Amino acid sequence: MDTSKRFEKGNGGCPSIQCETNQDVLCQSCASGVVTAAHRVAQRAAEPCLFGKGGTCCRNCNMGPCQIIEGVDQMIGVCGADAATVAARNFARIVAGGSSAHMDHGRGMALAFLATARGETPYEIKDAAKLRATAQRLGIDPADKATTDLAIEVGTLLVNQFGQQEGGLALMKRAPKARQEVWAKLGVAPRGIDREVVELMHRTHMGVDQDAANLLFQAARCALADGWGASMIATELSDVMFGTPVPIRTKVNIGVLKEDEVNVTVHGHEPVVAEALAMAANDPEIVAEAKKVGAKGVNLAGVCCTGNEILMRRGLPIAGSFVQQEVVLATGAVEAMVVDVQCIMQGVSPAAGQFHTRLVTTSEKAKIPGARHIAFDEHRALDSAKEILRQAIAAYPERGKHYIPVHQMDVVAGFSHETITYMLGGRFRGSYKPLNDNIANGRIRGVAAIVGCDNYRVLEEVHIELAKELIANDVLVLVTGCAATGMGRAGLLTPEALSMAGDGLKEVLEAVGCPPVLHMGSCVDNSRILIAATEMVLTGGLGNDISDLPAVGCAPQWMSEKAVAIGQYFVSSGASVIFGPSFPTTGSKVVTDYCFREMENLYGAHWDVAQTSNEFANKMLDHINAKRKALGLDK
Ligand code: CUV
Ligand code: SF4
Repeated sequence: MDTSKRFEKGNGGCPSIQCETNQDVLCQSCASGVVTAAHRVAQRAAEPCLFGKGGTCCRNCNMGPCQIIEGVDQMIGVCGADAATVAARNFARIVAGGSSAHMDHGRGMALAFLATARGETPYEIKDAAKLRATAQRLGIDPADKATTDLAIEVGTLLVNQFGQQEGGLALMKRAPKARQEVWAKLGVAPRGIDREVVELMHRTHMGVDQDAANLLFQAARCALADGWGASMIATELSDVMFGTPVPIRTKVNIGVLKEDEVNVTVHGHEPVVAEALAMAANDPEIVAEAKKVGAKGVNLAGVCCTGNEILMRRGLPIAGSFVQQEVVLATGAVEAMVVDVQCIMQGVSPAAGQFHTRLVTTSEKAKIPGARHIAFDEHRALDSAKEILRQAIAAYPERGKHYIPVHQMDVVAGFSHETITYMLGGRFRGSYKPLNDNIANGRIRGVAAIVGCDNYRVLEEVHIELAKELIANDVLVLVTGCAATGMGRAGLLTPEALSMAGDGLKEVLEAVGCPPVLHMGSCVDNSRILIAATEMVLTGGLGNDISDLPAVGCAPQWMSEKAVAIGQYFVSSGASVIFGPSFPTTGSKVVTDYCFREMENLYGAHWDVAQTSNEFANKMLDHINAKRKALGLDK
């Protein structure tokens, strides 16, 4: 990859990269001196370490590190480990790392939920209907129970799933029967949530599991504990507590920052902090304090998945995706960036340091040199939030030279699985039947999920071109995470984008006013896609299992370990997944073949890799066409 092309304008501050907005901001004089990930990609050697990239570099013990080359006898590990073992171990550890992030997030949500049920936080149970439905799914009879009692029962059961040692996960019983049988047959049904990560870390320790296939079974079990366990718990409880998303119109991109308000960006993942800030930002006391320093109020905007959480539920704007986090600061117009956990580049600290911007860490789990730490305690969530906002208000008079770009775009978000049934349900509101029928009759060819991060190592905006190609071919596109934010910037999350869709898709969606690309939320909300796929199966007409559906997923610019965990739970659930621009096991043909081919025999779904949007689109359309054919939908 020729990274020199990124700096065509040559002033050192002006990378020619993906997003026009980023370039616009970084070319301003106020941004000079701000170093972003784009700069660091260019400053480093052009490619990441080739051994590391292919997954065959091991440093799991102190006889190494060992670089291993498949097929070269003298290039095996000092312990004798071969490339397959090492690639499988490394892949498994990526899954463990990614899953653990969602598990800690899910646990945090479950504990906050339980505290809320007990009346110990300022949050409430906003969606009592969803609480009842969730209780029923968990085998708890909601009849005649008060909301708080029911919430305590549900919260207790779900908190216990994390430390559970035996028995299956409660929410896995939602999956199609055929899928549960696949898991049982392969022995990959998780027994508890945390247990599967610990076992995976143990099995990848030096001298334990040395059978690549066996390691990858445990990786699948761990990933399933993420998708059908931790992530699903996080999504469901966040909905019950903060409201199940419904379609909502708002804006994305850096232009959502405001000239005359105190700009507070909230970056990270767990919605508890962002929700509290949203409550506090409207508090008359805080508004008065903001006015005292000459601002009209507090403007809260999201970055990364926290942004997706508050966009979906509150219609608050998103200032930026992952690749924009430092660029948002480079405007010089942000009074505070409040972060919790995950996807926060350490580079935000020096970037904030160039300005009056207060960088505030809130989680004991994630501190950053140069940031001030204000521990967020959900029991006193409003007070913590106010304390944080006061830092931002104090910074407002110090705002110096700054530049807020004009770029912002309308988006319609809020497509929970419940919303989709309602909107696409036609006269069957609450049913997937019309969607299934439209897939069967070919107006909609299939469903594709484009999820995951954005990444400066990828020059082309793959997400956007790919989505355009898919909708033009009558494929309904579901998006989450930073991919969703990118689609938003490009205008694909509005009903007007239907002009780019094929005739069939257009006809179906125009009638209900849906965009052709449906924003389903944050990364933990990929669990919504599992549920939507399950509902499609249960509705009938498209086979007996998720692996029968004309559906496929991808993460074309993955960066985080979480993306790999998500990919693996999709594959293990029967939905094939294409990653790009690289796949982390390519140093071992044995392991890569296993992921790309053998998994198809086991799970009815497999991994694949692609680079350009064109390559992604072709593979995804081929996949959908093959599934349609197998279902007998196309002659
Ligand atoms: Ni959790 S994991 S960069 S914020 S999507 Fe965004 Fe999403 Fe990847 Fe991180
Ligand atoms: Fe090398 Fe084996 Fe130690 Fe890995 S576990 S570093 S391959 S000796």
